[in-house]
This record gives sequence, C-alpha cells and structure tokens, in this order.
Amino acid sequence: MLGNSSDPAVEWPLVGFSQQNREYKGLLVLDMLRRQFLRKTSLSSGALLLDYGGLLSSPSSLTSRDDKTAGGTLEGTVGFLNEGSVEMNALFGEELDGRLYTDLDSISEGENLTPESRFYVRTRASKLLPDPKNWTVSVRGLVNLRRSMGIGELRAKSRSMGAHLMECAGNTRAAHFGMISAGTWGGVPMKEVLGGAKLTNSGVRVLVQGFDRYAGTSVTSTPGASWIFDPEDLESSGAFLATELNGAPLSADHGAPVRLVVPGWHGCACIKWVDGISIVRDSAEATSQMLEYAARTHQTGMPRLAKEFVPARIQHAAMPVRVERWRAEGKISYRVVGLLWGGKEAVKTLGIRCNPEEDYKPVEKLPTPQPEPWTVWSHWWTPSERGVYTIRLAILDPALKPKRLESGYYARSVEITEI
Ligand SMILES: Nc1nc2c(c(=O)[nH]1)N[C@H]1C(S)=C(S)[C@@H](COP(=O)(O)O)O[C@H]1N2
Ligand SMILES: [Mo]
Repeated sequence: MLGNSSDPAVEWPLVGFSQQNREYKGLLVLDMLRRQFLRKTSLSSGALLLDYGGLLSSPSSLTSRDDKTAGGTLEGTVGFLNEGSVEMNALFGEELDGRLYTDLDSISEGENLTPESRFYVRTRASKLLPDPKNWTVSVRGLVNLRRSMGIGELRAKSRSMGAHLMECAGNTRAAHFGMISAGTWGGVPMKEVLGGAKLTNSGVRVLVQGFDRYAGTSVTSTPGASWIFDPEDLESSGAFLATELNGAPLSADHGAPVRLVVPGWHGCACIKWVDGISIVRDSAEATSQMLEYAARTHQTGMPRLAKEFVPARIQHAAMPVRVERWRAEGKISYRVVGLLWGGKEAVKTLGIRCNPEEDYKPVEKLPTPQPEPWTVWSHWWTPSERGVYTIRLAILDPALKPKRLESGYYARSVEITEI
C-alpha cells in the first residue's frame, strides 16, 4: 500500500532567514525564546507574557505589525492536534530511513528560505556513497550523445538557479507536514548537461538516476531512486543539476556532490547523488521510484510506462502553520499564520474556514504579488466558543482545482480552550 501512511518518516524545518542578508539571528533567538516559553508554561492564564510585537520590531523581522498585533500581546501558540510526536529540525535515522522534518511553526512574513541545516531530508546519504572527488555524471543511451561531466567541471559551471521550494509527495501530518522547504540553488541547467542536444519531440525520454545502494535495509522505502522525464518537461521546468544550496556546497544528505532539481515538481523527481543520465525509448517502463510515488503524485492507477505518468508537479496548496493567541484590552483573539505554495498561477482569493459548518472567507492578509517560492499569509480569528476546530484552506478562484488541497489533506485541528 502506497498511501501516505507508508511513509511515517515524513519531512521538515524553516526558520527566519532573510534572503537579502542571509541572516537569521533574530529569528533563531525568537524561536528559542518562544520554545522556552512554551516549555515553561502551559499557556494557561497567569503565564508569563511574551511580547512578540516588541521582539519583532526590527525592520528585518518577520511579523509585520498591523494594528492588532501592535496593541496586543502574544501569549502563546496553540498546538495542532493528532499529528504525532516526531522530532523536528533534527536529523535522525540512517540511509533510506533517515529523515529531517522542517519545523514550520516559526515561519513569518517575509521569510522565504529554509536554512540548510533545517531543510527537510528524505533519505540520508548512503554509507556506501563513493568518494565525491572522483564523481562523474555520464550521459549515454539511444542518441549519439556519449559524454560525461566530472564534478570539477559541474562545480565550475554552476551558477545561481534561483529560489525554489521542494515538497515530498509523501509530506504527512504525522510529521507536522514538515517535508517542505525552500532554498536558493546553484547548479547547471540540464540542457547544458545534455550538451544542448535537441531531445524534444524526438521520441526519447531522459532517465536520471542516483546512487542508491545502502549498507542497511529500509523499513520505509524502496531503494533505487530514478525518474524518467519527457525532455520537454525538463526544459519547461528549468530543471538543473545542483551543486549548491543556500550559497554553500550541498550536504551529503541533500544529495552531494550533485542532485537534480526540477522546479515546481515534487521532491521524488529531484534525484540525489546523480551518477547517470540515460536517453531511453519513449516506451520505457516506469521506474520503481515512479511506481512508489504514483498515488502521491496523482497518477491514475499505477501506470506501467513512464509516458503514461502525468508530470509530478506540485499543485496549489495551503495550510496553517501556527495559531497564535493574542490578548488586547483583555480580549483574546487568535491569528492563524500559514503557507501558500505550488501551482503556477497567482491565487486571487485564498479561502479559510475554521469549522466545517462555515463558508470559506477570504484570508485577510495574502500578499500580492505572491512572492516566490512560497507565500506566508495570516488571518485573525475570534472563535465564539471553546472547542475543537479544523482549519482548512481553499483556493476560491474557480479555475483552480488542486486535488490534494481539496481533499482536505492539509486541514489541521486545534483545541481552543480560552475565548
Ligand atoms: N538518490 C535518491 N534521490 C532521492 C531520493 C532517494 O531516496 N534517493 N528521495 C527523493 C525524495 S522522495 C525526495 S522528497 C527528495 C528529498 O530531497 P531532500 O532530502 O534534499 O529534501 O529527494 C529525492 N531524491
Ligand atoms: Mo519524497
């Protein structure tokens, strides 16, 4: 069974990281303070009050202070219910069962990158990984295109490929949906790696394979990561082989010395430790990695051939990442902060509802234009009674029908005990 539950080791962490100055000290401090605060208090009344507004007053800080936040005090956050108790922002496990889940709960407006150390990991580097010094990526197959690029050449040709997010198609509630992260990448466009060969409309496909032999046996995953692409999709997505993440060489767990990044596609297509590219027949069979991820990338059934796969693009999606409890003039109100990502088109209206009996209302604060690679939104909410609420987002633009979002996949519940 390939449902999301088969991948308990979901993925994870984001923290204040301003793209302009590559600093995230303010955020980390805030994060630490907040954590200490949450640990020391049960968030009950009489608890020490932490004034986020004051802490966040520097211009580079995350939370923009609108009228309510300026006059009020942030008392704490309300945790999401039924999401499992996995460790966040920390590497654990080994090889195919190794993970790091990005903690999204401290993300704030204007924050658009995940520090490398908190960028989610789904599969850690193999203990058998060969020495990167002698790494080569060979290109071979049907067309007359035998070439190979050494890691030295790839590094020398690497340049900025922009900011892109990555999300595991198996991103799950059990890991607080922490298998999503965003970073700036450096690398070499696939087009160049393929020697500029004209592959589109030539009846071939491109198989990208990574090193996938492990010392141990996995309990969660099938080894053998490779994906077969329509050359057209590689070109239109701007796919590249990456050697750098956030301005530093890739770490082993993120695919060093070189990995594929397919902007806008799910992580399962972004093969790590790339060691071979093959030009294969149009009728090539889907790889085991493609089959493992078929359901999670919205395929119809389990297609036998690679060409029967629809592109594993990330559709529009949105979720709450934090529910803050504020007090202003003795009154309590809540602020829901969340992410919007995926899809190509800008979203005109993002709808939110905190209760299945209600209609969706437009999210109050949705930045326009929506920044790349993801957007942080916020919405004030005053529940009328105590109880459990399920917060769900919807894209209200009629032309957009993202399957996963509409299925309720990213809905998250909280219990409100104070009103
Ligand atoms: N060689 C190899 N590449 C791989 C995988 C793998 O198991 N082996 N996992 C894929 C999956 S399912 C995801 S979500 C992304 C995760 O990349 P990250 O760990 O750098 O976040 O890598 C992809 N690339
Ligand atoms: Mo994944």
